[in-house]
Amino acid sequence: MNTMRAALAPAPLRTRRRVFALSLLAAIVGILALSGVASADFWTPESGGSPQAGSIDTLYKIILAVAALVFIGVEGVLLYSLIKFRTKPDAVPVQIRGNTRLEIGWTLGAAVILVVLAVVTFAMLDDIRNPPNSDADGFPTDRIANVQNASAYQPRPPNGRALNVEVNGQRYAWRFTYPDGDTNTLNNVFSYETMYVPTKTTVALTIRAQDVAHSWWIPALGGKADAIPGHLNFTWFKVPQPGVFRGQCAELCGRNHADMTAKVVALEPAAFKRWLVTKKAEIKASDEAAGKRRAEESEQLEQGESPVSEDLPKAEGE
Ligand SMILES: [Cu+2]
Repeated sequence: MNTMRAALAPAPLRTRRRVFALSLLAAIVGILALSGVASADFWTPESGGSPQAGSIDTLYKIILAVAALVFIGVEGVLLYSLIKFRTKPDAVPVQIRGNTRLEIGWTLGAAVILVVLAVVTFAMLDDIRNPPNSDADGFPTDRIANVQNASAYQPRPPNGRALNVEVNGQRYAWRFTYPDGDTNTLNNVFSYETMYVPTKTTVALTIRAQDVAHSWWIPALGGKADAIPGHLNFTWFKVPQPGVFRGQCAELCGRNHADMTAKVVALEPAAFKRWLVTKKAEIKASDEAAGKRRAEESEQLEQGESPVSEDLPKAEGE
């Protein structure tokens, strides 16, 4: 009977304090171990590619810090109360009903925090939504209004000039088209998977999808922009230094969704110009070759020959 009572009795105060101290130590070590991961953009958005990605990251960190302070405050008071006012033998707790000052205090406190966060968010939103001008030594660009398929809803830099690139989401690749000065949309430079852009230049993206909903997302270059069939969406970025930025379709779009990656390669304006000129020449040459072949084929047809039969593999037994 005596041993049973001893076993049921609360553990000595010293042991409980030791357990508490050890748990606290483990928590601190855990937080310190994870903080290295946190600094590597594990907990916060990626940034460093385009200015608005930096603004999104800063805004996220401000809100995270405020939330962490509120969390530590609330959990601290909770833990303090759990320990200080825990059950004691023969003690009758004080019966409390309401505390007007405290209740007004935490209501006002929460309201003030929300107002401050709203003001900070709206102050930073302008830099996130609206693109800046290209640098003076950036790639020379047209006014967006004069570009093929220009949209009145597209956010523009103050001087209205940007390199317009059309992003077309299709299962399971991205196609990038670079509208040019003429009205023929069939001779435009295009590429798949990798978008080449000039540095120091504002790049305005017109985003569309041709089959199902996709989502354009290169984390270091800013937020996501949905690619929706029958709808135009817009985003932008401006990369200061040459570099490679990777992303991923962020909308489950089918069984090969995971393969729908995207890459942006930022080149110095002169190197970008070389890429554009080379690509344009390649597209022109293959267009001309295709045109020539079509002409030859129709000529052969007119003469009663089958233009393709020689190229086709013969069926078995023929
Ligand atoms: Cu997709």
